[in-house]
Amino acid sequence: MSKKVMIMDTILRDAHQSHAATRMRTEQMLPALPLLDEVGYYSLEGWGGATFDTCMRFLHEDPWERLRTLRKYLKKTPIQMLLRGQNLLGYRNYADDLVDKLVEKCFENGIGVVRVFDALNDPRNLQASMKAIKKYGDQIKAKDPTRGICEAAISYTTSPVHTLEYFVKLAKTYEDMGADNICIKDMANLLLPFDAFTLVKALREALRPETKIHLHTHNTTGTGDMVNLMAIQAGVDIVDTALSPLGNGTSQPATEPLVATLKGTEYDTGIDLEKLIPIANHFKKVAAELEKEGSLNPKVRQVDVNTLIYQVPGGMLSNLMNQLKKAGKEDKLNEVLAEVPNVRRDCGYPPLVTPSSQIVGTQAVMNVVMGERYKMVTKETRDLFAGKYGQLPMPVNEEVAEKVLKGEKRITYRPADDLEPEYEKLKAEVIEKGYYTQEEDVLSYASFPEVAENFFKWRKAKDEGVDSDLAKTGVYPV
Ligand SMILES: [Mn+2]
Repeated sequence: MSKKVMIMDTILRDAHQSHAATRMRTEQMLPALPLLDEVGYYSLEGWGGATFDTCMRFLHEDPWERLRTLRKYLKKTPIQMLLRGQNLLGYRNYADDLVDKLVEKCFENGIGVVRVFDALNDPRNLQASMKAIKKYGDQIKAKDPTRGICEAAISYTTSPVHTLEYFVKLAKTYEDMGADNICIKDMANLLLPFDAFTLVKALREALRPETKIHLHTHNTTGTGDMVNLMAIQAGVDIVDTALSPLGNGTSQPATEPLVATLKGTEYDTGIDLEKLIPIANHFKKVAAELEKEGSLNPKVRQVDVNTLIYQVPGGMLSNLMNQLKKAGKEDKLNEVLAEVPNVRRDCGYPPLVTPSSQIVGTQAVMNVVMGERYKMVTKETRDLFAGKYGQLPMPVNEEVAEKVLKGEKRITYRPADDLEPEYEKLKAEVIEKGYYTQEEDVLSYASFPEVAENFFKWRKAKDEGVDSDLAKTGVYPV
């Protein structure tokens, strides 16, 4: 059996999200698209919540138009996107009818593979989106087996409950829910190489042979290449890398070194290194442009070992330091770092990813700064204890829960069950405001209401002949 490894390149999404605040413009992608399409990647990641937001907020681009453009030039290679389960591309829970509509439009506009995840790993938060992905994806897959793919992702984290058994059980649950691929999503680069080997091996043994295992890590702490290589030896099917000009550091490990490493081995990617050279040359220029305009700080390319030492993701650590600085208590960092695992245990060990990393971090700072635990709590902490983000991996500390909730009702059902259908209502709003040009506008508006409205205003001004450069300079605040 061939152990050929496949690669998803993140150059069009996570690479510039990690290195350059998601600021790569469609016109900077265009010249490379026909070349990227010839490489032979499993997929090209090109879309997600941050690209969607940034397109409208900063780049004066319709994210849907970007997607259609990508699809026009990527004739062979599936475009992959990232979906935050019931939060879709935004930050709140959406009603199921909106989930269905958004997924339908993603496929219709050119998405081939949807990676869907929930920050807490609560399968109920993936129910509606996976149902929609299957509903629309299966029709596409019947004609083209490389598209219409449902990839369910596990948010990787470390804690006493996040054991091998836990992850295997979760992966099997997602497989039973209809996932074609299972992704290990290590967004904080917490996964260490030997653990990656053990985890992939266990998943490979437990999952059906046709289920693909896809690994997503970063190179923030400098372990990324080793993580990928160990996972490959354990039988992973697909790994994520980014072409070298925007690879490594906070981004994915670079593509070219892995292709060269595997060449001629049983894991050979089949990718011709020569084909990557002109593409890398193009993105070198793009990276230089992004650096020049101030979107890319070269520091993101450095190895940051803080996560290895403090066991918290890099972004969370800098948030903690900022909060302490504001409170004038920078000397309390060690106490806060010791409090983080306590808070995490109290609220049932949520993975340390957005949004729970911010909730746990802020609460740990409050507990230390106030000198009494849970004397002050944020609304988000209360909502987490109340089950409003979904089910936590473990039961919460009841004593703490009483203090935090103060009699507030807890929910044990799927959070989105409380929501009334909302698509038609939002559509009527967009029409009434005079911005409606396509069904996709309703989804943009649902995802980022203010940002979308400002974008629509700008678009209208442009379409009606107002000087768009003038519009850009602040006639319409963006
Ligand atoms: Mn990532």
